[in-house]
Amino acid sequence: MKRILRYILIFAIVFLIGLSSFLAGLSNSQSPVQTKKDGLIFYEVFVRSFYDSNGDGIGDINGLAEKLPYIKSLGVNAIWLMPIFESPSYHGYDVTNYYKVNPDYGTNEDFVNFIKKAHKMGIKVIIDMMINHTSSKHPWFIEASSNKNSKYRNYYIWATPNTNLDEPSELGTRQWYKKGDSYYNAIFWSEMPDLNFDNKAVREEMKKIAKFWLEKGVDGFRLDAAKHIYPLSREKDTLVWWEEYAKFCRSIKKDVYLVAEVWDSLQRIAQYAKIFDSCFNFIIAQNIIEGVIYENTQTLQNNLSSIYNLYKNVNPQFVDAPFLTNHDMNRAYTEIGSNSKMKLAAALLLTLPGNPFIYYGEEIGMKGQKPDEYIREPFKWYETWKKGQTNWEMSLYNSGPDVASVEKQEKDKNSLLNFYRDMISFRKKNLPLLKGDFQLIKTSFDILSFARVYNNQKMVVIFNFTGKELSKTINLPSNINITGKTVKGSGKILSLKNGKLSFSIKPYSFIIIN
Ligand SMILES: [Ca+2]
Repeated sequence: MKRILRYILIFAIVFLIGLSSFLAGLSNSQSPVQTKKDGLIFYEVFVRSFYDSNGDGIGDINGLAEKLPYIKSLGVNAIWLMPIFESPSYHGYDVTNYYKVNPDYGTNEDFVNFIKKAHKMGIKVIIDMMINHTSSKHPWFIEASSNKNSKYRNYYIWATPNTNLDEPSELGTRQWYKKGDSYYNAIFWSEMPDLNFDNKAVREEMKKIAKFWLEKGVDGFRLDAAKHIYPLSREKDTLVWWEEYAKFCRSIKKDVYLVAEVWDSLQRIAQYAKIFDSCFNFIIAQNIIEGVIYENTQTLQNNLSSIYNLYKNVNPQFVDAPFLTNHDMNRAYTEIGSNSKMKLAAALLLTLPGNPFIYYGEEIGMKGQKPDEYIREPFKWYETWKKGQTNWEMSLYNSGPDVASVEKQEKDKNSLLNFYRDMISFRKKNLPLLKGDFQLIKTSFDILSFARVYNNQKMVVIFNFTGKELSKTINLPSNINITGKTVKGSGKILSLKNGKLSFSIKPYSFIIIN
């Protein structure tokens, strides 16, 4: 035992030394011009799968506009639309025209009308921005690859005689592909050539695109593949580019919201947290899902405070962007496997700090496993096909009776859908949950407890991660003085005396106390 303790101590010291020198390095850089954009709750939508307004089976912008009352009924106040620009693929991450809405989805005018309607309902709209690469069918690439004298040639990256064509990309993928007698760079896929950000014309073009959509009313961007603008060996250049881009966007729209996809280690994400309003918290997403699956909160207890503290040190205006899963991961319900555990995960997501993101269909327990098409299936509005239901692909995971439609869950007060609505509404009404600071309360690993503090308002949240009813006593930190009144959840306070809180909580449930 002694030896284990010694190892833990050595590990902790090494970690702290590493962390403090890391923070010292960060504090030298200038602080970004940025205001804190918290209090948002996002709904991530794949337009193709959402709602079809014209009967072709493909979800579209007008369908989305028609269903804004549903989105509003969830309580969310912001939407992230997955790619809406013209593209030859079903997903749209390979763009052929950055200035035009995908004709499958409608017109630019439809989109402007949609934004106006959303804004009237108090809902912000951000869109996916994919600027690391274009489609190989983009007119720029067609011209660049067929004419070495084209002004677009240098929009892309071409191998030189010194390039090692066999060297894999940082993703471990092949990255050089032949076109004519030259090789172009494409780290994700041969049909998505990477753009050349050493070319000032590319940088200006990308800013022009941002301006175009911001002036159409868009509230911000979800920045795709943000860490891949340059190879990892040139990460500094990537960061310089994003600083330039963020500054530009803020000059066009002061309160623009920029959230970046940096799927990497905490240390790497922290670099980007200096620049953007938010970065997706891939680490906590995985910790929540695994914690719920294995009914163990150890990793969450180890990570939550250190992650939030790191972000706060790097950028006081930074707002975390937690989520359970997104369009690149197996559906949360498929991973977690039961309604009661899904509610536990959702309740945690909706009581943690930051702007939480909910992936469409998560609120009704839609299922799905990779490949990607099957984690992006048609949203299940009805029990049997009715007008508006999209069917651009066959549902493999959500057509059966074990996934209940919106129509069915609306009528069931205990449904997952109504649970999400209730939790979102509660979050919005309680500033400690919506905007408060976070303080972990150390406990055993079958429960998770933390305080949320906003000015003088305090709330304590306690989760039971197990399938058994638990009765426990925990010690509250001295600064967390609460009345001991349960304001939400399934359980009760048995006593609160001298900072000792005794309670019981139902299986896979929680209590919130003020
Ligand atoms: Ca349609």
